[in-house]
Amino acid sequence: MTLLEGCVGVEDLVLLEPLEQESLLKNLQLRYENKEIYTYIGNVLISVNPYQQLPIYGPEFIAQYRDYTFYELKPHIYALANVAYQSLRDRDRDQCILITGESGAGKTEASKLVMSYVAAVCGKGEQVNSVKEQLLQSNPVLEAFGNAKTIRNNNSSRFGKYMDIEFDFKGAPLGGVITNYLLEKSRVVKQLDGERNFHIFYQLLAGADAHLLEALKLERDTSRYAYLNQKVSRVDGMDDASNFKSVQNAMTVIGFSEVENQQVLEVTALVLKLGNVELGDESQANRTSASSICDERGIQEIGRMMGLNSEELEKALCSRTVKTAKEEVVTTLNVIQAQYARDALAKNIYSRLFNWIVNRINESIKVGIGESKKVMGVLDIYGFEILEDNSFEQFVINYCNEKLQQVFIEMTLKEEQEEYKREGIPWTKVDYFDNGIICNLIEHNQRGILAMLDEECLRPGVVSDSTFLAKLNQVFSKHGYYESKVTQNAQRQYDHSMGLSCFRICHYAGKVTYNVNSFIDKNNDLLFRDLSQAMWKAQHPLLRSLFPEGDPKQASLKRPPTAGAQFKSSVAILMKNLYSKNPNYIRCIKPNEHQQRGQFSSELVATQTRYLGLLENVRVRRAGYAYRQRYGPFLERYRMLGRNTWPRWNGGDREGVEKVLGELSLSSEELAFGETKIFIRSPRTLFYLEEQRRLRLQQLATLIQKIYRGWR
Ligand code: AD9
Ligand code: MG
Repeated sequence: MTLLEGCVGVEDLVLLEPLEQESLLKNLQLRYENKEIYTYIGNVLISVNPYQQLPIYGPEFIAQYRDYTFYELKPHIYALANVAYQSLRDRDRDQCILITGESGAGKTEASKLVMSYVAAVCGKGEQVNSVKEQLLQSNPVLEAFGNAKTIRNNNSSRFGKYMDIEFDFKGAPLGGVITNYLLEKSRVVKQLDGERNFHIFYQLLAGADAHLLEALKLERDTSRYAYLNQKVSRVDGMDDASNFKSVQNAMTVIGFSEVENQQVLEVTALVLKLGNVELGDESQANRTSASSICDERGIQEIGRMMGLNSEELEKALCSRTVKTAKEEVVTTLNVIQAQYARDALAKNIYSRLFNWIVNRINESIKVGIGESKKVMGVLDIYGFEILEDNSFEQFVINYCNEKLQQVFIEMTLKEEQEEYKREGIPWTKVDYFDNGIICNLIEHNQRGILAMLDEECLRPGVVSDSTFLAKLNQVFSKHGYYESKVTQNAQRQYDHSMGLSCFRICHYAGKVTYNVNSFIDKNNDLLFRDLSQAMWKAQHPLLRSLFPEGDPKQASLKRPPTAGAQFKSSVAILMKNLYSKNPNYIRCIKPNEHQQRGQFSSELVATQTRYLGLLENVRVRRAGYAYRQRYGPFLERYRMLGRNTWPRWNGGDREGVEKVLGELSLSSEELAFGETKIFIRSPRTLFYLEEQRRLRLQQLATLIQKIYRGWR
């Protein structure tokens, strides 16, 4: 099969005529309706979520894609994975696969397809297989603890993930490292209507046998748990009980011991049980009265499971110790404050457990120091978010996307220009929007929004979300990408369309209005010291290890970094990591809001193509050359098309290529001869070469048959 056969629309948007937003959408729609979910922009892959199992995956397809070059078969995620893997193995270039798109667009599925492709082609043997198994089995475990049903996606990842897969010099996998970003821990205690808590809670209740439930002091019925007490407890097509077995199995494969596994479940159960701790009579009109535990038996049970005196636990939940220079003052929390403390504790236990699990997996898959390695990074991270109400979480998520766009600009566009320069090929400059100024607005060390938020969090005196906003308004009153109700925007107009507690950032992907409510609190991310100290006193080894700062000896140590500062530094590490690798892009698109197969909402897709900057991407690609290849391999592939170069050629590679292409009388505009590579402007020319090669192979086969018959 070649690309020319059975082509629906154009398979590479570089070929689109005319090139505009509407034709781009029409092309994606036409292809989608014909179950062609993949389309290229040069080497960038666009993937539109099919919401159905298409018969285009599995060993048979893997076998096809591993034997062909990028443009020879239909666009496919395997083709992209193949290019990345081969370039890593044969050309020694570390790779990264950047998968972006909004919630439900198919990022996680794409990352798993890439991993399974690479696993299928990267070597054999008992040792290698066991590494592969561990790497692949990390997915169900992380999904159980980090994914949840949301309105937009029944299996939504509530954390960002970057995984480095490491290989030896022959291309066999050695292991890897997983980095996780910002788990949405608020979900532990509260979910929107129609959403669920993290899968593991439901899996545990549905899948544990009676004996295990008894040991964890749990009941099977999800409605017994306040943190799960939602109308949805099941998800269509998702079997929580059997998934529980798979997760248990996956943990064993990864190398969790039985004891570790049990302790993970105990801590998970503790979170559920904490949610049921009632702190005062909720029906009381005055919820600001002093808190106390209503269910003594319940708290005793939790205390026993934690290995902690229940009075101590109760004290930690219901009161707060404030240290002054001279004395310690203990105040009793009111019901609302105590509920806040309980929820903060549950969120902290769960998110720290999640981090612990990631670290534990890393320990199992870690590669020994000194083993030579090549690396393929796979990034599956939340896409740009514009919700009705945007808070701190959206702010940092969008900051991350702003940085990824910067990587995209710098690596794709600048690298493209630099390659032309290196190869001595004339290049017409394409103007593109450099979003450095927006990144700076957010991350500048002293004058960035994150720095100001930190400053406000650490400042003594009365600090609130509104003092923070006032500061931003003052500092950025003239910044072209910052707007608020009281600052003048670039057009020198006051903006009355947003609330007083909001500011707006003109991101590369569109304007987003953020409400500053809870920015200070979320950035501070502090747990009352009473709670961390209580947890550290617990005898439960895993629980205790999650709260090292509860050790009184550590109490005088300086404050942990804020959530914003932590996120910023992990994004910086990620960027450094990505810049050191060759990027491969997968742009995922969600075709409709209903998780339905066959439905294509042009409006929804149009918004996403804008966020993803697809049109600009095509323009840049068109301005340059769509395909390039070193002279040697190119000649090897196509020399059968030249009279002078077939069957033998004794000259240099470049001359050989010049001879072959000269005989085919291609337009000179289509070709450029660089220092080490041949550049071809449009994929159409490449398809033509491929087609000619196919015909030539047929001719040769017929000829050989004739000769053979003649001999007989
Ligand atoms: V989120 O940001 O984590 O909320 P993702 O990761 O972008 O989101 P995900 O990969 O989870 O989306 O895909 C959502 C659902 O779409 C999956 O659960 C599948 O049911 C469906 N999907 C996605 N890609 C494919 C595919 N290539 N083939 C079949 C798919 N179904
Ligand atoms: Mg996901």
